[in-house]
Amino acid sequence: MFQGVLFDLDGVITDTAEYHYKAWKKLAEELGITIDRAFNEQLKGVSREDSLRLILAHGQQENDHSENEFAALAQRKNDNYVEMIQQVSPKDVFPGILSLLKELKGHGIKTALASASKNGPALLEKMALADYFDTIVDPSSLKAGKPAPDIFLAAANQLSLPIEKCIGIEDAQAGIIAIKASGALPVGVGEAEDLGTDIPLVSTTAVLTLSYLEELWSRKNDYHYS
Ligand code: B16
Ligand code: MG
Repeated sequence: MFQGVLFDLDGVITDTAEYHYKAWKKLAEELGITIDRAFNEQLKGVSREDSLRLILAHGQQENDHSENEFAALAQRKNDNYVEMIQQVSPKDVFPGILSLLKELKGHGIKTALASASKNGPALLEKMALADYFDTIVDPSSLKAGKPAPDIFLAAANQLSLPIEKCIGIEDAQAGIIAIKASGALPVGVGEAEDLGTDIPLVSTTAVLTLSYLEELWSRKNDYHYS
């Protein structure tokens, strides 16, 4: 049986992925760069700085901003994002997540937050979920962000569990690549066209119960991915 579940936050625990998109779109527009939802798939799970690099490259502006301007742009996006998430509350937790966290706790299965977001701890507090997590990885402590496996390896390490005994839950392409590379069993929240057909996928978190995860775990050798 698995002994730990490593959760992404934005797009898995709540819909903050939408706020990230709106905040990036606003900043991009101010710079005269157009981004759409398809482009946004590349930004999901990617750090603030790497997201800004991708947006500037998309608008052929990668060499147009000094280091200070770059930092100010990242800050402007975050200020806007932080304003948007002020209203986040327990009612914004995605369906099934609170009951899954309760079931995991009740069965002694460890939980970790493996979010690239520096706003993760504040969001857990706002949603009254902090007590359900045994550990939170500090994304600024990592050498490489998603799609590198570091954040999931650090999460298992902080739980003192072998990564092979963990399930990782993600909504982002970069996050799924990171889980695959880490050795945990990936579960994708989203569509096959974004996340691939080679891993277990759910289209809603409502189906994520303990018994559903146990069932996936029992079939984990049926999935072949690289
Ligand atoms: P912040 P996750 C990621 O969170 C988001 O998906 C991504 O869009 C965002 O840029 C990143 O966090 C950094 O967030 O600017 O708040 O530090 O999906 O890994 O939970
Ligand atoms: Mg995410």
